[in-house]
Amino acid sequence: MLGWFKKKFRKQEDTAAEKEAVIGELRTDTPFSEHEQPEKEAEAAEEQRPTPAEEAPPAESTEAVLPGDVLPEITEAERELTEPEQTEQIEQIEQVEEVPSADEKADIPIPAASDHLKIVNESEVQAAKEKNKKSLFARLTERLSKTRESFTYQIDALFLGKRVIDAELLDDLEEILITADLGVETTMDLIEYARRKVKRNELSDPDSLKKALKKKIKAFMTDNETDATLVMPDTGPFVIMVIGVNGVGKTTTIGKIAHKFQQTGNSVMLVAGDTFRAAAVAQLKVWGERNKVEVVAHKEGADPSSVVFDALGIALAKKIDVVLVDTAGRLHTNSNLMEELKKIRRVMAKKLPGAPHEVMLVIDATTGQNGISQAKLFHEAVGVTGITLTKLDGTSKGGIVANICKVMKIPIRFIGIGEQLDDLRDFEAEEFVDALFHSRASGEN
Ligand SMILES: Nc1nc2c(ncn2[C@@H]2O[C@H](COP(=O)(O)OP(=O)(O)OP(=O)(O)O)[C@@H](O)[C@H]2O)c(=O)[nH]1
Ligand SMILES: [Mg+2]
Repeated sequence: MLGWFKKKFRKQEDTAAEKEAVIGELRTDTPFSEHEQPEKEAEAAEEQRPTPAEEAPPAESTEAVLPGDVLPEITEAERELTEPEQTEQIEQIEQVEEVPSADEKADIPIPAASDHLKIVNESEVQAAKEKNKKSLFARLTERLSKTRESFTYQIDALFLGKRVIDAELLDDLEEILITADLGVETTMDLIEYARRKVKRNELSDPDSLKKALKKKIKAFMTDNETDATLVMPDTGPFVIMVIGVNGVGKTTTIGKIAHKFQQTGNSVMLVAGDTFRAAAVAQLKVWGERNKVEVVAHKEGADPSSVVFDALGIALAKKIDVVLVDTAGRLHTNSNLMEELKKIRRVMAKKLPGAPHEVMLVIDATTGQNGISQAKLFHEAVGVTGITLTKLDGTSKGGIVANICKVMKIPIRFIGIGEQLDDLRDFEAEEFVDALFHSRASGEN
């Protein structure tokens, strides 16, 4: 274990000059003045530090504290077992491997041939998949309940007992659509569409209007739906840089995405590019522990580009499949943040051509239209390639999804519908609209 650390340590020293060259070259006039001081102090401390060979092993912590010295965390899996733990594990293995006696064997039911057939029966597998899909859909509709209450149920109430579609009904409908945050442009398009249909006598009653509305919203979203599939490079790590204003759910989303990739058999590394708050690093580490993945971090106040540079080096050496980079999220009106993100991007591309393969903007759905202006600003500055919309479970303004699809030409990759590890869903426009229009009364769409 110690040998591995030393090897890693030397590797970091070898690349220090290379890193300084890249970061120094990319250093802009002022953006990091507030952070350069701690960096310099750290560098001075680094010069006075004993070489790794001379240095006594740290008493307790294995945490990396100096820029350039990224000592990966010892993961739970890598940790050497204590003696009692070893004994316990051996006992557990022995219990499992205990051979049953002849009498016990007689009690063990022998599976019939038909049981085996059952397992491979394709229609049953299909049925199980359908059931799973249905339960996932039920969960989505349940999590979207706030939007459904303010949107679908309001529309239901509006149409209740009405037999004709008149100007007053369309005015009320317009208000509901705006309130659900579908946006002025999308709402106007929908109302205009309804008006035309009424004029042409194509809509006879409010129920047919509701159906037409759903069809049109679906069309808006699917027509503008850009390919939401993330394409991983043939070789080298797939680097996702996660950006967004503070509190939108970047770090949480990273934890959830890590889980998703792990479930599909990919190795994952998290990078603490938010060096402005110690709590940010700690929060990422919690997600790292939860997923049992390595988290690369420098000390608070370090240059985020330096962390990212080192992390990519480690990811390349360890042949990590997916690297998720967390970034700071101060207000988007703060131009320094944009400069910093641009710099991180450039450093990534220098270290690993083609990286970042995805610049994922996280938007908090509860912020409504403000999310659209954030998306525009971030896109102008850094170039966004995918969007994750979080907190759809906590908002009545889920119509923002339709608005983003229509206004932004950037694919929505995921939607966040809760705070747990598996509360991140792949975004599918059709399923989303179905869930949104799922009626409480009839249970139908
Ligand atoms: N209900 C709900 N809460 C969420 C979701 N995603 C994130 N959150 C919560 O939002 C809060 C902020 O999330 P963070 O991941 O810390 O946000 P951040 O963008 O990293 O914040 P900064 O690091 O301060 O910029 C946390 O309490 C999360 O649990 C979601 O999909 N649904
Ligand atoms: Mg964060």
